[in-house]
Amino acid sequence: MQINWFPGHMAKTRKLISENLKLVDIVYELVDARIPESSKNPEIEKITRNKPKLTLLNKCDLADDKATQIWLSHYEKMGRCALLINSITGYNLNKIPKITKELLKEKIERDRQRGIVNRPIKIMVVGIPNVGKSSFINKFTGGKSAQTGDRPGVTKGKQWIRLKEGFELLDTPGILWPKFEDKEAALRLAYTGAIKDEILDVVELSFHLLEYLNKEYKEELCARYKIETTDSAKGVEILELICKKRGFILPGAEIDYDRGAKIVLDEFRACKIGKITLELPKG
Ligand SMILES: Nc1nc2c(ncn2[C@@H]2O[C@H](COP(=O)(O)OP(=O)(O)OP(=O)(O)O)[C@@H](O)[C@H]2O)c(=O)[nH]1
Ligand SMILES: [Mg+2]
Repeated sequence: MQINWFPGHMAKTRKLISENLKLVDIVYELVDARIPESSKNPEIEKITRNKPKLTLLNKCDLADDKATQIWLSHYEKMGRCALLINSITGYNLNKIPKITKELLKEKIERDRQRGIVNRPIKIMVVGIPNVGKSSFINKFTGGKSAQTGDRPGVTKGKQWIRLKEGFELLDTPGILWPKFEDKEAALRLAYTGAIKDEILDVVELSFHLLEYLNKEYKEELCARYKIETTDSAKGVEILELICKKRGFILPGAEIDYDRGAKIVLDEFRACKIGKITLELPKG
């Protein structure tokens, strides 16, 4: 799904989400475990303000387990509640109800004192495009999702999906705009396929990715493409080695960088190079 986040559209989305937020008790914020920071909406804190929030690090199957542990400690240090999940297999989704009740403990207690018991806990899912919102809702609700087609923000005609243990989930997730201003974040989003309109051409994108991989995941990179690189190798040099190894040569002995770049990005996205995280907490 393609969304062009022109300013008017962003303002509308912001408003819709704020309206929906009034109806819910808690927000599940989905981020990509490979880029927990870059896949956050830049205004998420402002938008969700005082709402209890659970950060779900989705696609944990694609991320580097060691880096993921660093992220989890980071969230813990910041006093944030975060959980690793895989929305395809359903990994860890069973832990969500208990964590949700824990986060809403005080509210539930306050309600109890006022004689309100078993009031449903209302939940809304938000996240940038392609982060896995639909997959999550589908798996979490056991396929009870009312596939109405996603719209940014969430609009009229809202539907609630009733779940076990007194939970109700808004069936349409709030689609938030990604970070565009931050160049590095935009690159990482593009590597993962979250930005479909390439902000750079594929070849240039692959250069940046290859330099990162050569720095942080050299072993995996070299093993995958059966190449040997120097620490200071430039993206273009690495891509050239890959193209030669794979025989991506055009008539006239010219290197087919386009084909090589496409393969590298495809294989990265398909996790064929390895479980890779693209950023660590800052500071
Ligand atoms: N490996 C892996 N892939 C996932 C996971 N969750 C979702 N995906 C894949 O990620 C892609 C995007 O998932 P969607 O559920 O469509 O994401 P979305 O956030 O609803 O995307 P939009 O509707 O475009 O905003 C799909 O190809 C999913 O199969 C996960 O936990 N692991
Ligand atoms: Mg979707």
